[in-house]
Amino acid sequence: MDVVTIGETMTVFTPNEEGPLRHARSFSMKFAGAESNVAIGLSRLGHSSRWISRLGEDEFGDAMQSFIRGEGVDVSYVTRDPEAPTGVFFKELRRLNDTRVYYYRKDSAASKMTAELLTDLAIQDAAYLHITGITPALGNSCQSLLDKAVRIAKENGKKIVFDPNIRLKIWGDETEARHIITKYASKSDIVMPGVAEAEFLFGSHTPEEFVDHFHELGVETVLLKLGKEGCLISAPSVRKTYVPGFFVDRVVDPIGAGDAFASGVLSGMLDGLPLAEAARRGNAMGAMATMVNGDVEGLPIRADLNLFMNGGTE
Ligand code: CKP
Ligand code: MG
Repeated sequence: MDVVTIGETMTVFTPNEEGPLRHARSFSMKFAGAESNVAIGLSRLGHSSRWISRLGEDEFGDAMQSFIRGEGVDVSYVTRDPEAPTGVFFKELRRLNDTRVYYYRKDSAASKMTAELLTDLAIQDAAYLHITGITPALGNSCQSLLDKAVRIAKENGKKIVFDPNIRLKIWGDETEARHIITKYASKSDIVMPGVAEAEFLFGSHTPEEFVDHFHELGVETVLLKLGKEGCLISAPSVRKTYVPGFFVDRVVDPIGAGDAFASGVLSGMLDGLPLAEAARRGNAMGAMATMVNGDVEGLPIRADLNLFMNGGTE
């Protein structure tokens, strides 16, 4: 197994037209969750990935499990909750570059994940453990689960990849969010924050200073996401380097771009590319994800990724 990831995925309803949600009348139904987005991105590029989660014993849970399994992701450690439902959220495509989300995920099945549900076996055979700051925001039992996952990964010499994915809509308290996100960052080998997230954690600084702040926490490899500008990378063997982004004509849906970036970077690392090349692949994946409606619908297969990265069209 190349990468194992743990987190909540929800059914997402996106209005078929742009504008305020209150006027929306028809929706398309898709599935989205940061961690399964990464697992799917990797699988499309030919890597093996496992997604661990908990779903309701409901129609959405059935559909989601089939969809993610159909993408070639290992779902054999996904459990079902007979009482709590699969979470739901709505996307609102307000204007260009202003997409909002409204969650209906409180007390969802995934928020009821517990450490007891996780066995060493689920992580032991993987090269990387990918986690995000969304899971600890779901509650204490999810935090214990994540703590156990981190412990198993460390005991077995796995690399931990952390995306802060700070969701203040679900954190009860900003200070707590800052404290817990910092804790997971400090336990990780690779961290992929956005600039706004770094600013939330450390206050206002330059990109170079943000990267240093993460190194001070003990993080070996930092990839600071700069949106359409690309990213700033830094690791012991690589001094701080800006890796430019790819041009996108029209951003259709920016949500999921960070996860696409993570899957591109991980894919590059699994292929043994130098960090700057892996980051370039991440930038390309992030750009491609924004060009299509949906979190995972724009994630390419390898042939399309190569075509995009070489500036080609069909
Ligand atoms: O940071 P990203 O835009 O790449 O993440 C988007 C995902 O898991 C989205 O799919 C949503 O389900 C979530 O983040 C979330 O819980 O906010
Ligand atoms: Mg993100």
